[in-house]
Amino acid sequence: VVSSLYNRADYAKLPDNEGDKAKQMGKWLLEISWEIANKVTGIYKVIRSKVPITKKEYGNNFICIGPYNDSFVKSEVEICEPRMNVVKAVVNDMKRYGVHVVTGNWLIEGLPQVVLFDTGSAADRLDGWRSDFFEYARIQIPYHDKEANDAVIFGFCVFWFIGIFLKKLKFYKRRYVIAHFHEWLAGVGLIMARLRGYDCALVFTTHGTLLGKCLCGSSTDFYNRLDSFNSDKEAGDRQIYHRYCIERAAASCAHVFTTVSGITGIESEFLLNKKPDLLTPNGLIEQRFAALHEFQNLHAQNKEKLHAFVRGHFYGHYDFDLDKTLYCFITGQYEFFNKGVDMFIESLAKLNDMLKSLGSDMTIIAFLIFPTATNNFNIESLRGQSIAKMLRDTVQNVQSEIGKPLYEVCLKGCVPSADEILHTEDMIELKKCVLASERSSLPSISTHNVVDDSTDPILNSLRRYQLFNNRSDRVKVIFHPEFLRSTNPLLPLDYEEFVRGCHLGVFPSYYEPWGYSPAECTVMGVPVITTNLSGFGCFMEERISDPSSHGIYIVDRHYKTAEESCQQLTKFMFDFSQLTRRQRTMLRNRTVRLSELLDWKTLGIYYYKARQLALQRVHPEMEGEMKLITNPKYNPGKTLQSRRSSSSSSSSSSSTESSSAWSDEDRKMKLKEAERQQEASSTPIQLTDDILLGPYSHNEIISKI
Ligand code: G6P
Ligand code: 1S3
Repeated sequence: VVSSLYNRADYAKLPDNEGDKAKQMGKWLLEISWEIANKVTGIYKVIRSKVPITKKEYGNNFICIGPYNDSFVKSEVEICEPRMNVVKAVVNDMKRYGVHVVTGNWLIEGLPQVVLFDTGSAADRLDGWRSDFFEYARIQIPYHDKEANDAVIFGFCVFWFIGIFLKKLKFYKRRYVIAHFHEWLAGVGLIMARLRGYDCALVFTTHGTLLGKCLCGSSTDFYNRLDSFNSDKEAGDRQIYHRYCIERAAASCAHVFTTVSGITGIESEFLLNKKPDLLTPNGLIEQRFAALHEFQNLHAQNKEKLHAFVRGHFYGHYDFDLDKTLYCFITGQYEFFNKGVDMFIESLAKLNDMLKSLGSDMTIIAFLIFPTATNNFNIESLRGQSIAKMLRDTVQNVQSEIGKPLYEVCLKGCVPSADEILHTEDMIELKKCVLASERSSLPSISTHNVVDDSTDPILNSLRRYQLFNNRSDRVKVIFHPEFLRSTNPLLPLDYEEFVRGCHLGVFPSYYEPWGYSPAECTVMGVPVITTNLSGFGCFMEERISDPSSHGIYIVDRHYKTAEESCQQLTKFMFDFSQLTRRQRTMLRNRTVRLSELLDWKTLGIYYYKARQLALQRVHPEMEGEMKLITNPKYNPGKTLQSRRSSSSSSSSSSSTESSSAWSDEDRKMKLKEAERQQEASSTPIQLTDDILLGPYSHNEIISKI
């Protein structure tokens, strides 16, 4: 079913003591991003979910570096001293110069160490750093761009940190430091480290180019015009020239440049003038349940919670059968065109027409979850939930009151009439509830009062296509302009529970470097619609022979016209609505089976290779050694220990870090031994072009674009 185009075996087999080996070899990994313990976009998810496998490889020599964001730190970080002495020394040095640096453990799976810079505390250095940056990189950062100025402060803090860190490590005979930077906001540190010739392997990963996002949001036919854009001019026209320069310089200064998908690789080649050395697709942590059907039970349980919300929201108009109701949803950053919300709404309107004309008894409820400014929940939505609750409570009271007498009468061999058990007071209460649930307005298309109601693109599009939740509509819509929380009074579910309760995720993105939402649906066993312009869609198309039979429907937004793509999306949704319950259940089983493909245990190898390649480029002498790391027969830790025990001069220092202090002689002998073992090994890993380009053949993708 799944074509084996990828090579994951070696990475999946990494032993648990790999972190000890990293320490013995003096290997360090600094992962630098604006989204360390600071959620802004999907990059947070990438780094967070990748931690367990990275930690396995680097142990305590893995440090996450990010900005200090008070609200996230309060809930996500346990503040404490750094575990490694060298990190503590660097942080103390910086603190002496007045920089507020917070260190601790990020409270996520893998418990990585974090070093967080409070950019505000170094703001007085901004002028100096801006001119240093101009002097070295010739990139001028304007005063008015706060985000870019933050990027400079953060970048210089990181650059400073790495500088002292490398100096402190000088006392160790072996040191191999890799600094992996994500996205342009972290780019300044990388650029400075390279321009100042730091002895550090630099990796840069872009999760989508600044210009690509802007151009897609404002122009059509982006992919067919890629080779005709004048990037400098386009960036200048959009007043992002300085940001674009940081991004472009980071990509070219890095020893290894990577991006998340083939399609973004092509975009980078044209817009950043740099072809990625490798593709590093995003993974997830696969959830394994004791029993395979457990995820199906979770679907049923969470669907009940959605039913409860729907009963309240559609009060007075609740004349459809929940057993014949399907829930679909779209979510993401609020980028109306890039995320394909325009096409989704148009297709919903078409689907509504189709179902109505066929006299279908199915109801599709579409949730659109995109955060935007609101003045809180609207009264009608709150009222609906309270009416439903009132009715539920009244019915429960009546039930408990009539239950006992009914039982007693039946025990005596009589079957009472309704009048005998239902008292007039109960009838009055019930009638009052029913009267209260009458309404003259239609069920709201939004749960909140949107601040820019008259210009909001989703609301306007729903109005244009007359999706107003009329009784006759078979497609009902609910715009929820806020991300979900379990403390939400209307829809008290967290995101995962919500996704599990739904039947179908719909993500017809036009610009989507990867797309975590469809990937998350897949691992939860929820079928999805995606496109061949999203990294995820292309990835699935390449790896699975028949994606739709596994619940992955891929809309062609590349070669078809917008109208044709919209028709295709409508057809996918229509066909899905015609499946029987049994077919839907079976489809979910097939979807969830794809989880392994998206697990970091499978995809982590590409990050591994990126780091390995960067190290080789900076330390060509390491090549033999690096290859042997993947050879299970080779165990540098064991070699080191046996040499140590036989050497009377070896240090017995108790410092955790000092174990990496190898002499030159140690090093030569080890390299020799490594070469010998490599010759003896039958299957050394070769970094061929094929592997370096990761899961895709670059030529193949080029020819597609
Ligand atoms: C899961 C549950 C079943 C339930 C079904 C509903 O498979 O294990 O008990 O009947 O979901 O599926 P549906 O697609 O109708 O929500
Ligand atoms: C980006 O976040 P976005 O929603 O701006 O990075 C994500 C993580 O790599 C990626 O999944 C997404 O497609 C990008 O667009």
